[in-house]
Amino acid sequence: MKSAIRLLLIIACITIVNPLSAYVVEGTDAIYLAGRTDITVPPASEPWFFLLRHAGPTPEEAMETHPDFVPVIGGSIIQAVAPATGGVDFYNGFGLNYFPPGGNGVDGSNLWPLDGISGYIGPQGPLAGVFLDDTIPDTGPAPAAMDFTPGGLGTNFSVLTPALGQVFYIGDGFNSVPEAQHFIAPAGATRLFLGIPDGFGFYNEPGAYDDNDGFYEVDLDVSLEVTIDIKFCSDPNAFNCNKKGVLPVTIFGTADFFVEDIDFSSVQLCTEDLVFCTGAPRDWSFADRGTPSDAGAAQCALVEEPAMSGILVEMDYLNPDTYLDVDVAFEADEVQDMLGAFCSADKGTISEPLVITGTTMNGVTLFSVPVPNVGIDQLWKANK
Ligand SMILES: [Ca+2]
Ligand SMILES: [Ca+2]
Ligand SMILES: [Ca+2]
Ligand SMILES: [Ca+2]
Repeated sequence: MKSAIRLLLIIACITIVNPLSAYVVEGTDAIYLAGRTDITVPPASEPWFFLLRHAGPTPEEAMETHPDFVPVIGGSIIQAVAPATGGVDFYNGFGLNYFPPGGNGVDGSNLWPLDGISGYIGPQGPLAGVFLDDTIPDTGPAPAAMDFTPGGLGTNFSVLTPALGQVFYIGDGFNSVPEAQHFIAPAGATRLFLGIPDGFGFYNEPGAYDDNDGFYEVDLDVSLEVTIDIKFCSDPNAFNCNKKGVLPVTIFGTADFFVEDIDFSSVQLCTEDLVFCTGAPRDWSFADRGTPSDAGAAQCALVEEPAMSGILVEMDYLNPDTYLDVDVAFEADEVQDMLGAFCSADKGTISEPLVITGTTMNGVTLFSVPVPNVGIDQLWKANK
């Protein structure tokens, strides 16, 4: 029976795949229109000086388009699932000279900033990104341009940490290893816009989008590491394999990560290898119970209770930081099934580290990293 349950749990776990999203970036998706809901693009037949246009009609008569965004959380890791594909022709005529997502050459583009969005220095016409918060980037000064030429950062980095408003090179999203490059969202970021840096000769004022045809396409995964504490304010995390009830796990919120945004139907407690998992939590409750560094604490705050002649009473919080945390309650019998051999081992046995998986409502994958620590992510067997 137990093995049948574990088989069912394996099947349940196979269904936790990271939500992948394919994004199409048109040649007209101007990175300098990222978040610019205040800007209306005029008809292609009219001149425009916000983003420079050709003096006369182009064969394409393409109108500049506002780029799409990917929802992100400050501190989240964005990476391509596979190398970006497609091609964009930046010149008069359709499909005559497609550049790949990596753009053209190792340098040759140096664009000026526009309002709150930075300049760009690097290969010509690559797939590019810019992180923004929820505000319109309509005021400067913009942050400094990042330099993706060989004399600067180049394009072969492993990890990139742009600031809000800084245009950055994505290219095909892979370095020469080849490994998926990690783009880390800065604090405060809520959106990653994907677009194209263009200009006449790829220099100076942004523009010249009105002859761009073609598109790039990329699958992106966005993931955020979260801090957890099984049985907040308990160390060790005693667990009785014979008891019904629930096992509470606290997930800490931060200035960037709002625990109310979690899709609780997607949350599971799993073995470190993600092979065995519980189902979704039975229930959850929000409270500012502490701060991430409180994970592993043995007890909560002790407060004198005057009505009880100054006796110290343990509270249900430790160091509140104004950011809501959430306690998710997993069914104890599902935890027992997940743990397998642990529940037939001796009292005092320590389990392997357990991890949380899940997603937010807008598709950011959440994960915790094994510590391991019997006050944080391991269980201590309390029964014989
Ligand atoms: Ca062009
Ligand atoms: Ca063209
Ligand atoms: Ca604990
Ligand atoms: Ca908190």
